[in-house]
Amino acid sequence: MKNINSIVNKFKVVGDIIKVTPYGNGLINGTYLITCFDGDDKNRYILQMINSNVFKQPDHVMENILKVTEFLRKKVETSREVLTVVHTLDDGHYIYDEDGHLWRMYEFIEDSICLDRPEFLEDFYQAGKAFGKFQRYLSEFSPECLYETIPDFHNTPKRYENFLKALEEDKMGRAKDVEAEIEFLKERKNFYSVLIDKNKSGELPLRVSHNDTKMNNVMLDNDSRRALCVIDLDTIMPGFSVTDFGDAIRFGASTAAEDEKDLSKVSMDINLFEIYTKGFIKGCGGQLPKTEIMLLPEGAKMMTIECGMRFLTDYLDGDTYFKTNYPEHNLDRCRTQLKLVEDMEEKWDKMKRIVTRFCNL
Ligand code: ADP
Ligand code: GN1
Ligand code: MG
Repeated sequence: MKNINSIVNKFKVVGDIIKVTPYGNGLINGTYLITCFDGDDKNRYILQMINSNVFKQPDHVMENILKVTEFLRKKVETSREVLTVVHTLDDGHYIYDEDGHLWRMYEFIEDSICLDRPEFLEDFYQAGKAFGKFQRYLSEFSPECLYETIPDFHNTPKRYENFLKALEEDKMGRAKDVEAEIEFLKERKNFYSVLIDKNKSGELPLRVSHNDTKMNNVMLDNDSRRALCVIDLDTIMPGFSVTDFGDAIRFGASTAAEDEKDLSKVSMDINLFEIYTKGFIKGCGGQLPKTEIMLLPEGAKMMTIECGMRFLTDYLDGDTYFKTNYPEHNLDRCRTQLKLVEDMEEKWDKMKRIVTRFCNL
């Protein structure tokens, strides 16, 4: 851990480093929990290295984060409700190591919990409310002020093109083993442009969106279990409200882990869908236009099928994007996503009825 210590020492931490631990379950960046001791108190920090294979201009990621956190700081009531970037010794906001990787540090949000999946319906309600509130606060922030740090991040038709390209190249010779999954994605090709078309017709405005609304990107207060802070702002970019909603459903309303091998365990829990919808709309201040509310189910299905497509593309490409622990990891992840899509299709009428009900509140 010597190397990490030398990085930590370039930031204004309080006290001496007493512990460095790899942290979190993210598939992209490297995260460490740093504990320092100043003689009286322990002070904890989150140190992260931005994956420059994924974020080609990590300094733009930091510029986006700084703009947004400074904006949010004026809206919230306590400092625990917004991420705080720790300054470097020379008053900057990040450093580059000798290999050219960007490192940044946040103050650790104490007395909080972070869940991969909701333990109670109320946890998911809280997450929905937090991401809805995040949308509401940032409705006054112009999306044009942010860099698009991963171009076409949730441009599903473009993701489909990339998938077809990976399939054609078939670098690893894996295509022959995934014919059912390929067919599944091809059969639904007319769906992929639905949200972009709604944007073009003026029914789905471009907003500031978080773009990675997993349940584990919301910290809940340890005591009250209420949502405290939305974290993981790397992908904050111009985007749609309904894809932020959808990514949360994809991950948090699933009855199983993203890489569950036993597909009989995987489905979308309609009660979780309902409670998140309620929380999200409430968090948005009850002001999400009806046109957007009616597209929430499309957002959920789009994010789920897109994610399945991304996992399969990476599998075909030889696992260069997402961290994997074994050769079929991306394929297992793809399969859970496609199973969820199937389940959403079966529950489509129920999903539409739920969102219609919330339109009429
Ligand atoms: P990734 O992009 O890898 O998902 P995150 O920024 O979400 O990275 O961090 C990974 C985990 O670290 C989170 O799920 C959360 O548990 C924890 N974490 C991140 N930032 C903080 C923070 N400021 N305070 C407390 N925990 C944090
Ligand atoms: C990645 O970093 P993490 O694990 O929060 C990915 C998301 C995917 C997710 C799938 C920058 O998020 O888009 O939905 O994995 N982030 C990026 O688990 O590609
Ligand atoms: Mg995260």
